[in-house]
Amino acid sequence: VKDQILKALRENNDGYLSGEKLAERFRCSRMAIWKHIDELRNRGYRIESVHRKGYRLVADLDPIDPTQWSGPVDTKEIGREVLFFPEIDSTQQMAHQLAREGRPHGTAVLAELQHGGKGRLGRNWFSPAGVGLWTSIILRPNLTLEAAPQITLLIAAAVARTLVMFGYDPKIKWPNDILLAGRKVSGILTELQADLDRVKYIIVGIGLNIHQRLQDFPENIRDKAGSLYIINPEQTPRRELVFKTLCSQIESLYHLYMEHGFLPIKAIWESYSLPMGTRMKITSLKKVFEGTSVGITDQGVLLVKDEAGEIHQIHSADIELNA
Ligand code: BT5
Repeated sequence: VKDQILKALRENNDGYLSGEKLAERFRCSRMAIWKHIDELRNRGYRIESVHRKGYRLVADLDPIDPTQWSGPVDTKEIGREVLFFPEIDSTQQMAHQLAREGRPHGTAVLAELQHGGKGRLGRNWFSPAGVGLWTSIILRPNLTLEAAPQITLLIAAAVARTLVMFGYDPKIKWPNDILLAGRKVSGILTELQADLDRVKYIIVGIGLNIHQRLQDFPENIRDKAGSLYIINPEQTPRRELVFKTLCSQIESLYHLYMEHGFLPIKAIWESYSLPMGTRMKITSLKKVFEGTSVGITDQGVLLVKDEAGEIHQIHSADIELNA
């Protein structure tokens, strides 16, 4: 209902919407409306209330719609073209469709709200309106299938660098989680289409939590999810700036990768990764075991030492810390 109230306020432009009308429309009490409005204010929306007139959205403090931004993305390729959707099932799905239609390298799909945000392995990504960055970017690298997982590490490094630019201290948890103070603030989903052993295109989906308070997360992830707001409530950056910075970081790491291969990306990735020796529980298709991280190979494969001292190469797995 909160998101629908926000939508109604937005569509009402500069006018006022009375609490009574809103209550009628959303079939709840005026008190409930007031509570929702209060929560929206806590999220950063400036909503004015005038006696006998009602509520008005003074300014979308942090618009995600690029037509409301101060200017276009300042890159050559990544994010040069942005397709924005107020709501969508998943930006991944849309990006796949656009890629099949031939949209160029760097095209980004951006959404205010995802109804069916996707994580890996059929899991969900919680993506409500107003609080985060939910984007999928089309990449068209000339790569073998084998090298494609390196793109996930490249994107993780770009997200980490973006957060550093805003003064945060991110840690990357292999392969696709970005943590702040031990909480997951960002996840990356890499999907691709291939022709034999060459990549046709890659869709990188990036979810980044920005304005959520702890209580805004569903209970089942409240103890492990985080946002930029939770780290620093006074100076949470605007989504426009975060998106633009992210695009330019991806662009520069992508060029580095294309020109010099994975090694320089690996070095940047390692500078943000959880320290060697971090204890973890590995769940892969083949096995479940506990061990400590040893690092990544020059190909981007994770190395984990088990209790017997044997080193395992991990190509894809779920990793739990504090095992
Ligand atoms: C990921 O999966 O971390 C990849 C997430 C990618 C999301 C982006 S948003 C734009 C694009 N469009 C999409 O539809 N998806 C991409 P995974 O490693 O499987 O982690 C998923 C798990 O993280 C869930 O099972 C929850 O436990 C947790 N989770 C869900 N929503 C979260 C959130 N907003 N913040 C932190 N953790 C979350």
